[in-house]
Amino acid sequence: MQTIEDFFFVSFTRQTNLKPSSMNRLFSFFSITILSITLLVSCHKQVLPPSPVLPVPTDSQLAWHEMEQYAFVHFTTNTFTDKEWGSGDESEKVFNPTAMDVTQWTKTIHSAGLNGLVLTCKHHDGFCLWPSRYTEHSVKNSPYKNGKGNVVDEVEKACRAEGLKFGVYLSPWDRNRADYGSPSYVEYYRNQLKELFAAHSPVFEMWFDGANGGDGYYGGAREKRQIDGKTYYDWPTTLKLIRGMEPNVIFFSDAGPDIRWCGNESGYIGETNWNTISTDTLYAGKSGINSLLNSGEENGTNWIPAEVDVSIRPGWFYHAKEDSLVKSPEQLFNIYLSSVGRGSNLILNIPPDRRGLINEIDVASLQGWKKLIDERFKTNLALNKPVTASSVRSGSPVYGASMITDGNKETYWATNDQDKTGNLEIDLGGKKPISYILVQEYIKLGQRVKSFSVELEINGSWQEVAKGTTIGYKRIIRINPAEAQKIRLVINDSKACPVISNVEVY
Ligand code: FUL
Repeated sequence: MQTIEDFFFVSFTRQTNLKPSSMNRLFSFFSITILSITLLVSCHKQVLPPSPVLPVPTDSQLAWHEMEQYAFVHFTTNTFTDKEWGSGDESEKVFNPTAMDVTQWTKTIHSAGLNGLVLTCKHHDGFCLWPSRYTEHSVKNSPYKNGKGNVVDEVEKACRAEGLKFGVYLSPWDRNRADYGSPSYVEYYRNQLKELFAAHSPVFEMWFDGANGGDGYYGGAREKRQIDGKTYYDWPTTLKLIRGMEPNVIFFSDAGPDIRWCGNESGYIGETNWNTISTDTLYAGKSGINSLLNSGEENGTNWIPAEVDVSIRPGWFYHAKEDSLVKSPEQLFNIYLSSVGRGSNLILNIPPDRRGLINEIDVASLQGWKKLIDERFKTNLALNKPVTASSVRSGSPVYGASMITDGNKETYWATNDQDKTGNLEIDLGGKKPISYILVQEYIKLGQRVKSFSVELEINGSWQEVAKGTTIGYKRIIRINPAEAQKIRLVINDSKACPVISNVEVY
């Protein structure tokens, strides 16, 4: 016996009692089939995926994109003094929530469909929600749990129990500290970051607030202090320090480095929203900076996606006088469409009241919002429905049109490199009422689409029902409700061949 095949051939013949001639035919059949499959698979393997359009997101940024929406929680002495920016001279004694229940926060937040929480561990007034060993201006001198409380720790633990990711806000500007403006304050700030990251890892996001109003208590000096925002904090050293402790943390600041501000606090990112921006164009005070942050830059050098920060109330802190101004479910839904629905993440502020509870009015609004999202995006009419494309990358099924309705975010439709336009036609299998179309680019290969439109086949003719510019991680297009069986996504322009991973229809 020469080979292992000979061995199997002989033993198979013996066991089945087949004549060697029939065996030969059988083996030839099997060999040809296996050879054809191998050839087919290797042929498709040879169709290389599109090259990435640089820059592309890091793994941590990708994980952040997938979070989509989470909560901001603003809570400090301001809650009790009715201020938005405490001046730093507030007595620790004012911090006295009467029915504090952080589990009520995390349960409310989670059931609203949010999947993380970023807590203001210290706001501009300098009061610390944890008993920092570097200051007396904290919960340890407050009536809360007779000075034995640690709100940061309690919230972090409640987040873990509820399956929410935990994030930290620590205001660089501190109106309480006598040494604010001098190098020792920067050391104080870093020591506090070390305390927080040592005790509460993993932290998914660190929020660096760019606000610096100048005047404050400053240990009794009560004066206006100007710092040079570019040099004073020596951010590179601080970021390196934190990354050393928490490699995957996402840093938010106006200019990144990981995610950027959206340029407003009203709840929207630009209809054109590039995840890319050139960092050398991002400095505070530059004219037009807010609109630049709002749209990003098509040919930006860095992947720095935008985060939309907005409060459920007019202020960031709870004020009873704003109880009638809590955003309605419909307003929150519109914010959802103009943030998550335009490829950015939403950080929705939900400030606890003086009891230390998320107020019933806010809870009702959040529940109503979740209900709207669940109802309006209940059944994806396009899931597993047949799709045809104007063209497919080398005709390979690996990049075929049906990849956009297979419910798998790792598969995508792509065209040949030179084809920067194209369209996809989905047959819903019958006339269906349509109000929303959700589209996703496969951003691991970079953001590409510059212009697209949506068409419906109504009474036998194609009608354009929406037009847009960028898509990015996710784009949700609301149209005037209409009935149609066939829907077409037209890519009118793209930086390189389009790479679309998902289309949903509701
Ligand atoms: C701003 C701050 O000044 C507000 O008080 C709030 O914290 C908001 C999220 O950022 O810059």
